Amino acid sequence: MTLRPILIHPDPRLKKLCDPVAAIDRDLRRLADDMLATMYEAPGIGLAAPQVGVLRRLFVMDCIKDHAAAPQPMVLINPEVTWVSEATRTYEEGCLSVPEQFADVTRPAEVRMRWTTLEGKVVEEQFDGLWATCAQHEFDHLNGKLFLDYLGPLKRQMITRKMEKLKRERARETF
Ligand code: K1U
Ligand code: ZN
Repeated sequence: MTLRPILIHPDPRLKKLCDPVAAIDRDLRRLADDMLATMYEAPGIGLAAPQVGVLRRLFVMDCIKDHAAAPQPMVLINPEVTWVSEATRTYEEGCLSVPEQFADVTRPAEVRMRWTTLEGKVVEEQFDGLWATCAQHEFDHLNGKLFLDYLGPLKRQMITRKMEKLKRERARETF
């Protein structure tokens, strides 16, 4: 298991439409393991493949925040949204590719997704609460969309400038 570096916005790879996963093989299982380890270490509740520079349609999530509770890691391969609720939910979202920035985003409160598991089984499940918010945030990543795209242009630009500064500082620190 390897911790993979998480791309920071702005990065052209975070704006790309990802390609479907063609085969569930050893490399894909290793990628999913690495993504879960990277997500837990960050820490985060979700992580999509493009955030580690892999432009394929899969994401991982575990929205159990209680450290005393058993973890519930999920790997969703080639996810599709099959239904969304009319009711909405607003949540202050963050993103591991936009560190330390948070903003309210309104999305459907419930969502149904169909995906392939690591075992190659096609399953469908309905998510609510934080699971629904996180699944939609991660699904957006696979279509090159960030939570910043739901904000007004001024707020988006302000956060983007902060991230450009952060990246310059981090690049300087590595020399
Ligand atoms: O996709 C990502 O960048 C991960 C992101 C997922 C997410 C957070 C909030 C709403 C929707 C989707 C994160 O995990 S940010 C970190 C975070 O929310 C968190 C970190 C530690 C404990 C609990 C939450
Ligand atoms: Zn994100």
